[in-house]
Amino acid sequence: MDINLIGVPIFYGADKRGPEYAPAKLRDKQVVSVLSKHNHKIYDLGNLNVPETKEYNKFYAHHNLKYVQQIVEVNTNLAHMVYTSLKAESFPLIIGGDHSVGLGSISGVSKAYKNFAVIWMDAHADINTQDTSGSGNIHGMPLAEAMGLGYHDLVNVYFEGQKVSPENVFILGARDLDDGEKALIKEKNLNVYSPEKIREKGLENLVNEIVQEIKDRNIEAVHLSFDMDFIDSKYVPGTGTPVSEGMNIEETKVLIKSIVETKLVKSMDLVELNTLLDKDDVTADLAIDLLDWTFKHMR
Ligand code: NNH
Ligand code: MN
Ligand code: MN
Ligand code: MN
Repeated sequence: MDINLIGVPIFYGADKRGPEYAPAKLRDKQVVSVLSKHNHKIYDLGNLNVPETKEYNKFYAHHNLKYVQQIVEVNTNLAHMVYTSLKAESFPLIIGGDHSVGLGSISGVSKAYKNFAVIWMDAHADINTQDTSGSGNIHGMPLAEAMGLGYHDLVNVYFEGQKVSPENVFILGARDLDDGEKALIKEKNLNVYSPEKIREKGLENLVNEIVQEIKDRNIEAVHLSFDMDFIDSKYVPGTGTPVSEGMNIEETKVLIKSIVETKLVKSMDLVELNTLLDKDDVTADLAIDLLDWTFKHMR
């Protein structure tokens, strides 16, 4: 497989320094040769440009949305990178940065495929809007924006309107939801599976169930968006908003393997590795291990 490695060194969505160093850290850790082991050809396309701005410009566009303009600019360029990669039959592997990049990834996929699904592995649902967010951090909102909900400039990134329909979104691992997010899950009847629910169903059963739904709907592609905080906080010191009661590393690998073995995954994000919070690189090493695992099973 051809893989386009795209780094997005952004922290504006988290408003906390650290995730912007993840692409360089993973390159230091030989991400390119690790992925090449599995008979893939890796094209390291470098990092997207993230415009500089002053902290006092944070709320320039909206009082509860930090760094909107910069995030829109980066995501527009990311969307086009993802779209052109897919058109060239190359797998876009997006290395964040914080999870605000999920919007650009999904937007690019959305231009390439009419009928696709998103599997969002995260302790959070990332479906806040400017009206429900307590933090104003846009990394807590990308999935809402991609579903057409939220601030106009974000909803209309790359092309106007909704990028993915809510019934094609599957959120796995969510265990820290804000009140507005809980309300939206009810209202839209979103597919959200907490770690507890995943274990109750059985890991492989759950994936089979999702895959069945996906196949019934003639879905052509799956975008896998992996937030490092999906994994239980005791294994991931190097992420901005760690949450306990998550899945362990083995469970995470079982899930990833069965998702990837469907052969439907055509693009992926790996986000929220915060190198400044990391301890002895354990989270960076874990990110490498997970990418190694993922692309070993990708054919
Ligand atoms: N729900 C919180 C917010 O919107 C936290 C989001 N943080 C994340 N999301 N890391 O994955 O601010
Ligand atoms: Mn996230
Ligand atoms: Mn998260
Ligand atoms: Mn909040």
